[in-house]
Amino acid sequence: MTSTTARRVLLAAPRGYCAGVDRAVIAVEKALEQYGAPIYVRHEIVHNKYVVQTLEKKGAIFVDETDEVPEGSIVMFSAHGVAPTVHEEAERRKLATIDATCPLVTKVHKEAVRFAKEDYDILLIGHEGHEEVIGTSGEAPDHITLVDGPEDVDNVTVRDESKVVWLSQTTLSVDETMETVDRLKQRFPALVSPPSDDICYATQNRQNAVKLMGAEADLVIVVGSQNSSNSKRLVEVALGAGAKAAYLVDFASEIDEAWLTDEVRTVGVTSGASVPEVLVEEVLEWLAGRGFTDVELVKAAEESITFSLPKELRRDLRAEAARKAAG
Ligand code: 10G
Ligand code: SF4
Repeated sequence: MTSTTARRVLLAAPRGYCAGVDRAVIAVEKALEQYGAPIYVRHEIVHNKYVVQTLEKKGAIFVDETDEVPEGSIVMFSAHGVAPTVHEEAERRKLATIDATCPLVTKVHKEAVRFAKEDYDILLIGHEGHEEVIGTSGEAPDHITLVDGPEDVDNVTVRDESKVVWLSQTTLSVDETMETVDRLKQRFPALVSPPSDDICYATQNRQNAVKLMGAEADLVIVVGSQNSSNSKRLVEVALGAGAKAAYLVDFASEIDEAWLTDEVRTVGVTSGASVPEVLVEEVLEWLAGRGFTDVELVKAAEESITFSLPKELRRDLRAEAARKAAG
């Protein structure tokens, strides 16, 4: 018989909402208050089931494409970013747009535009079909080639080996991306690196926290949705860091009792950048109900970054405040 006091939870910090997600979710809420329901949102505003369901209840309508939005309506673009053709299509259909693209994704879009103008071949490391990759590729489709991980490197062809740059999706595994870059450099020694990290601070910090807890954890529970790239990466990073098992769950109710074998003494808990804290709290309650009441914080970084709301929304909120002030 083992003592229950030996059971503990390692809780990763930072975890959950990043600045870009916080801004995007607040933008939908503020838009609903300012303009009234419905507010159309192209693509899930962030890749989280609970967030999407909650905003739907408040009056957001999520669509795959802008052609599903009635003319004259308001459409918001998700935090993952969109290709310029999506802006053009919205303009053609006379839609009012609010762009909730994270500023750190916009930064990568601008890099793509600049390198394309200088006629570089751009090797974009990212996951095929992911919304962010589709948006970034759309900035310079004739110059960008997708590289989907280290195994994809041998398939890459370029026009001029002396003029090649790599960029990346913001939510990738840092270690796997460096492996991809090393292999690309072997093939293209003149490969140019992006001016600053494309994998964002939030992705890096969440992975670093999981690495700190991974070796000690018998089980890691990552809260996040199946279509959330950064959340999925946390499961892989946990396993890579030595965790004996790691699973992704949307809700505490998805945790399988069978994961908590007698050998499991230390459970790591973290959450992806699109995950509200309430979902982590429910997981901690679930664990506490099974003897895991001792919670230790494993801290990899402090985060204080915030982004202001999308400019179209700020403009209308300011005008509304001025109207109210004028009586
Ligand atoms: O991790 P991905 O890119 O799938 O998105 P997410 O919505 O789960 O998390 C927030 C990250 C973004 C909005 C992409 S920059
Ligand atoms: Fe922005 Fe990074 Fe969050 Fe994506 S994961 S929304 S790039 S802060």
